[in-house]
Amino acid sequence: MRTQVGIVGAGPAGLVLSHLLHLQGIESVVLETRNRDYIENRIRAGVLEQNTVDLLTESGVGDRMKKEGMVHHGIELRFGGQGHRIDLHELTGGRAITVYGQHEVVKDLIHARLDAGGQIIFEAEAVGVEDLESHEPVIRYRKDDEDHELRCDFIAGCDGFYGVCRPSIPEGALTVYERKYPFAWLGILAETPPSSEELIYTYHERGFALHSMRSPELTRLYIQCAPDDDIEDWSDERIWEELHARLATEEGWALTEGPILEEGRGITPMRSFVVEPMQYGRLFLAGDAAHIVTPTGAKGMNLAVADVRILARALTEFYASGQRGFDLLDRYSETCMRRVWLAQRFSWWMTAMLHRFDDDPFQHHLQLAELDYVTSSRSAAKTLAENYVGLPMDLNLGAASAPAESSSV
Ligand code: RFL
Ligand code: PHB
Repeated sequence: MRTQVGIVGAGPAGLVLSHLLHLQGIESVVLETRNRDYIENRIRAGVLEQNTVDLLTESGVGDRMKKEGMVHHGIELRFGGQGHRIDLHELTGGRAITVYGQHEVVKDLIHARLDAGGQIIFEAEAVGVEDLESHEPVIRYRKDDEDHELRCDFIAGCDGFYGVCRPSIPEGALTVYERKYPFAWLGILAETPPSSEELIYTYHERGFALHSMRSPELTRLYIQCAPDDDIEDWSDERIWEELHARLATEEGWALTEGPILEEGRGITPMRSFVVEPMQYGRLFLAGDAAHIVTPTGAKGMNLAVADVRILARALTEFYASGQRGFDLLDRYSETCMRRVWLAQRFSWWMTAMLHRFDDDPFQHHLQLAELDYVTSSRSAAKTLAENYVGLPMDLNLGAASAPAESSSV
């Protein structure tokens, strides 16, 4: 089999890429190791930046998101038993986030691709990518206990952190930057209406807690736990007890309990990870295959979408120029990297501010001071807000070093 762009992985990165390429008349085949039902019900991210919402809307896959997604104009930071609202909308000149499950985005994209005659091969495990430095790289995969190969012009490695693409790049060609953390997140999905209209990020002596949601009937909750904790040791009672304790306020805010659904229950280790460059020959890495951010900034899926938007533009230029234009492709990694490191910085900062690290009282007071500052200084709140809703696509951040006439001073 042959195609123009062979895509490994049907997560947000692979599916958005396939969709954007299709809109430009470029053919692709997506290989996905799991079955359709599994990836359409895999509970993961939930916060879409304005950039992601705009892209899905403009590319024609935003109808259900517009109907069912919940637009949020603010978030709450809670510490010392008190809540403090960050007004994202007002602080960013009218931007917002949308709460809409990653698996819903995946469903919408799969539907759109199959409807348009696109090829997604489920239960097809890529086992290797080869000839990366040639004009015709190849993906070897297994389907129904048989070996197959997919030849293409380019390979997009959208196969997540544990995929096969990144490890296929020769050792020495990549630089890895990594940080591990002494904690993890235990996440649950509860069949109960959210107890607050907005997300609540809580710093508490017992550890971080997050109140989020998936719909008016489903609450998504997370608590900081030890990285080696066994999910079996966390009974429903223990989970609720910890959530009540960490989210409690002096005014007596009440958290509504409900049955905990098995899907969505799990412990996720916390890490920051970047490889550079995101390209080797004709293999381009995108999304979690190239970088992992801590989930505290809600940036992972949004970064994956931002990568493939840049990749789709570069591939479009290549084909539109009669297969001679390598300019944007050659700059792909460099273009992505700036946003990747800005997202790493923000995610790391949110994580450092909101988690309990150890019993160091100095560290504890620094975190309280950081939270005090962010919730009482307009400039600090604005910094959080502009990062949380997503930096502009062109990363023009309105620098202080901008020309004098554009300065507000
Ligand atoms: P994915 O979604 O992991 O998709 C990769 C796909 O590749 C398949 N695959 C293979 N297919 C064929 N052959 C192989 N050899 C293969 N190996 C793997 C996999 O089955 C899978 O379908 O990566 P992608 O597309 O880069 O998307 C990244 C996002 O999934 C990830 O960054 C986010 O989920 C991170 N994240 C969050 N991101 C946000 O933007 N906002 C959030 O609120 C947010 N919250 C979260 C999160 C991640 C979490 N966990 C569980 C890691 C909360 C949590 C708890
Ligand atoms: C979620 O709803 O899953 C979620 C929300 C905010 C985060 C991470 C995850 O920072």
